[in-house]
Amino acid sequence: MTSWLGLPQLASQHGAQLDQALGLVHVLMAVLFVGWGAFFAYVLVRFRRKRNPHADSTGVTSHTSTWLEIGVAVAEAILLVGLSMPLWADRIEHLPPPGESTRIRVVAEQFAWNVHYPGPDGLFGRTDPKLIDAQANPLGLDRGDPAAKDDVTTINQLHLPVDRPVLIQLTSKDVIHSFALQEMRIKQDVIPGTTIQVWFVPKVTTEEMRQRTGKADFNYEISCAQLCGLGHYRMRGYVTVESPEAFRKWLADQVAQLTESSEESIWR
Ligand SMILES: [Cu+2]
Repeated sequence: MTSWLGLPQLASQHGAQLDQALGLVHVLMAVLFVGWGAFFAYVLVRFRRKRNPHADSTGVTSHTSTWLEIGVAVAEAILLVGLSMPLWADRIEHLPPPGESTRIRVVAEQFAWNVHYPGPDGLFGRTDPKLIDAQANPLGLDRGDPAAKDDVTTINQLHLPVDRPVLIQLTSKDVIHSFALQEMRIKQDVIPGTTIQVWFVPKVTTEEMRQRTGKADFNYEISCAQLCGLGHYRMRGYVTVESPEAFRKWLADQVAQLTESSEESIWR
């Protein structure tokens, strides 16, 4: 229904509702644009100087325009109170239970997305700004913390299982960024010093989307939607939406790599 808007492909559960609201707002704005334009043209002709040589201090006595304005205000109120506000309330008041979600922390920085998975134990390990090393440990994760031992971190790579709610905690190390997943209809400013949660349910795997779009190299992208500095243009990440089995395998492989590298460090 909203294909005429030229939106990106849709891949999340809540997205259709959002697109519908966006479509309705566009329709109302188009009606207003044409309506007020026509009204302006009418007024130019109706009150032209030739027909009204002298200014009339009484003005218009008909109340048609008042009723028109009330009608427009009511339509806008319906869109706002009846559609947009419930939609937004549903987003922020009914977060999925953490136990039934894929939980991830994403820490933005100039100019990358640092991704932090809690690992098999489901607990995010302690982080400390003092431990931050731009190359080796951009999240400042304390591997000495038992909860951190199995934590998986990536840079610009987000893996998500399909059909399961994803709960992401967003924060930033430096300036304001904006976490945008176009196909998931997710866009959230990322503010330093604050953690903001976003959630969505991915419904289409990367593979399915490749078939749907006919593009064999299609990838979901994380883009930064706030101009955040000179390297803003390259602040791009990739999202792989996959089957639960493929996701579990990917996570297990990452955890296995962790133990390998810690064994290596013993021998060093
Ligand atoms: Cu940015």
